[in-house]
Amino acid sequence: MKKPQLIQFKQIGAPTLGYISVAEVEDNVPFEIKRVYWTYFTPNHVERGNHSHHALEQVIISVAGIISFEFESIDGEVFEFVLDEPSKGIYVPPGYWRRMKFSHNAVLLCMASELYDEKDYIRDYETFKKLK
Ligand code: T46
Repeated sequence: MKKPQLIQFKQIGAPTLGYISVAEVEDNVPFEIKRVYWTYFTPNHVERGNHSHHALEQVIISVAGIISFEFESIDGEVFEFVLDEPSKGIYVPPGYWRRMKFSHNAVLLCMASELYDEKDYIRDYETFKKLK
């Protein structure tokens, strides 16, 4: 089973110029991107996520602010990440329960392998654990 992993994007530029980082299929995005979405203005007491996906693959970037992530496999293996700079991302394979906390200024950008389909979500934790 594939595991969530940190992606370090190249930072092209210099402190005096500013930077650009690039997410590109066949380079650092391991799927064809079918959908892009972003979340913002999440109050910092709110936990988002609390679901898993059957098939969706994602690359997630915090383009502003700080976002902490916890991913849990069906077997209970836990992966934690903090995205605190725009040059970092996470590859998220299918099959991981996720929990996310945000600084209020955080903007989460997600590149996704599939169109939106609520049937791809598992939103009940007990149902998720029973998939084992
Ligand atoms: C994920 C994390 C990182 C749509 O109508 N279309 C869409 O493409 C998406 C992503 C969501 N929605 C609707 C479904 C819900 O009524 O937007 C509402 C909020 O979605 P959700 O509660 O799933 O939001 P998050 O922030 O918990 O999760 C989202 C993604 O859904 C999910 O795939 O991994 O961002």
